[in-house]
Amino acid sequence: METPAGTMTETAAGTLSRTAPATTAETAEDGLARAFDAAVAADERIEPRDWMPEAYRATLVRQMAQHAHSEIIGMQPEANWITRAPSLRRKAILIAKVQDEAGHGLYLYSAAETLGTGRDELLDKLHTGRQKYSSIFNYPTLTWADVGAIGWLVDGAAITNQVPLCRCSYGPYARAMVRICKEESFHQRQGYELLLALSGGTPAQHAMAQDAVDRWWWPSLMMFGPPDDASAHSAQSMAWKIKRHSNDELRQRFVDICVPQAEALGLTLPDPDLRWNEERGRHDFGAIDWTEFQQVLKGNGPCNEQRITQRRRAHEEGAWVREAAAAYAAKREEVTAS
Ligand code: FAQ
Repeated sequence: METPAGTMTETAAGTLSRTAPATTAETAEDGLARAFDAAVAADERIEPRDWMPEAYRATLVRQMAQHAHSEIIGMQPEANWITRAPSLRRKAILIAKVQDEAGHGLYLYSAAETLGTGRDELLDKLHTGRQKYSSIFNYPTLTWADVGAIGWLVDGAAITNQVPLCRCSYGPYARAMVRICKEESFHQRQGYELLLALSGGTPAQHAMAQDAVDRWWWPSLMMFGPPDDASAHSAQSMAWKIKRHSNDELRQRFVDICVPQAEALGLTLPDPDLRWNEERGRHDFGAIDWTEFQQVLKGNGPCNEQRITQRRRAHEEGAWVREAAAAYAAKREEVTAS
């Protein structure tokens, strides 16, 4: 198949590789690298069987694993409120949302598997602290209003960060993100609607909603990662079109989206420095506490230990399910073969 980047050919291993017309002094690897660069420049998708630089593969595995881990650890803070949801309707919505997060984890672990990294290996790295998950899930859910604040702010930040990932250069990740973003959009709306109900309720309910927003606002801004000048991976990830925007660009976009929404909710964002900047056409906002962010990343957030202990326990308690599924698959294979 002819592509603007070169030609798709079958390699000895039976995999498809992009090749670019080689010059005389060029090695085969140089040609593949040139074809990869050309494909990225032309906004084509890189697929699992295409040649890719090892550093590109490693960056994708790192980001996708961290993303997948965040989805499944992120089930915990909200699951904390399932048994105490104030109505059957709210309980049904919350159960569906937490199940969706599990599904997002599955799509992402499956997408990471296309890069040759098994789910067991990634989970082991999570359980032994060798891979990260999002800082945001190390904060506690103290009241029912936190479920609303997570939906509005945490899912809102996730959407802002993840919609551009639907255009990520790696095909399986980009395609997984399309479905995830549709579901996150529902999550964000249910959180907003929950906070709207509380904000317009009794003075105690309004105060509960405001308190939740006060606690979740700054950690939500930290979700976008360190500032651009301290972001180790951004420049290379943007050159590879894994990331389409920098951490600070997306954070600014999120602040601009949230300000009118907070006004409509009748809630205040806890930042005295937040104001419209006519010249920039954006909102200015106060300094983020990056020391707190670094502490959470080091494992010293309010809930780091609790989250990882609970995750390990869930994994151990689920061992029999994995064994049963493997035994069933082996039996089916035997039946099909006979
Ligand atoms: N938390 O050089 P950068 C969700 C690490 S899903 C922890 O800027 P990069 C859905 C980073 O890994 C939320 N670590 O890194 C939901 C790197 O460390 P390393 C998760 C962080 O990759 C809602 C180091 O700092 N979303 O919420 C964080 O270019 C409700 C240097 O940083 C994704 O994962 C952080 N906040 O940019 C679920 C989206 N930020 O690996 C349940 C995909 C940075 O060198 C309930 N990921 N680090 O040891 C991304 O877009 C990027 O990976 C960034 C970080 C933007 C998170």
